[in-house]
Amino acid sequence: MKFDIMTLFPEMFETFKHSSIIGRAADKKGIIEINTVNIRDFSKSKQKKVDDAPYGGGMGMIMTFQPIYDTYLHITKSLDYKPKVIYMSPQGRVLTQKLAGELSECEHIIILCGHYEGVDERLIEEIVDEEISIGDYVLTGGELPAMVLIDSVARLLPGVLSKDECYLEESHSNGLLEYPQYTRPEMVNGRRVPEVLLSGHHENIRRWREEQSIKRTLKKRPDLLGRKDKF
Ligand code: 4G3
Repeated sequence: MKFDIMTLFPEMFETFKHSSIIGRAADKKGIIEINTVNIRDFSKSKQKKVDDAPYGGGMGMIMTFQPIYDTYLHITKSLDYKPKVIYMSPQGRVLTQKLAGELSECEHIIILCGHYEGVDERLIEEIVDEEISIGDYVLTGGELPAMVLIDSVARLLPGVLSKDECYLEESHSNGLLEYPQYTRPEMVNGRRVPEVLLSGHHENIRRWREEQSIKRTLKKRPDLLGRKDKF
């Protein structure tokens, strides 16, 4: 799966692209490809300008049409299909495990990262297929949201997670929170591992974990229990 990122700050992605599970999936396994394209390289103004004041007045700067549109044309010029174009924006559909699963079916995704007060609305009309938000808060740019989206999607692709990493009982994968987990030693600061986990009785362990998942979700995230967008 290929990700092209349109951004003014490609350097923000350098560590992300090459680290941990994402780095291994890209560099060693070749399951994903992550490319950044610097929008400023496509500015036609002599000072490499990429933003301007809003029509109608008001605060802040808006990213202009031309550099972003030319970046998009550069990425897509030799393709015989249309990749999905996503704009990271506080106004978008909120990213959930279900949406990450849907996006993992895509072969090629282009992500537009905005800065300042956003981009000229005509870019959204002209090139954007879907506006996505990683949550109801505002950041200085769409770069961190883009990395969150890529991470959530890439880890669902076959082969990205190792056998140890890809347990199916994690939080949100079944609409519930994960049960509590313990590892050695059996006792720390006077706190023992729950007895049932040491019993070797697999059916009792399964029932205990299921009960813990439901109790925890009720206590920590009761909003999840009534939701229909379970993955
Ligand atoms: C567009 C995404 C982009 C308009 C982007 C600010 C938060 C998210 C930006 C705008 C962002 C998010 C850049 N902040 N919740 N900042 O996914 O006002």
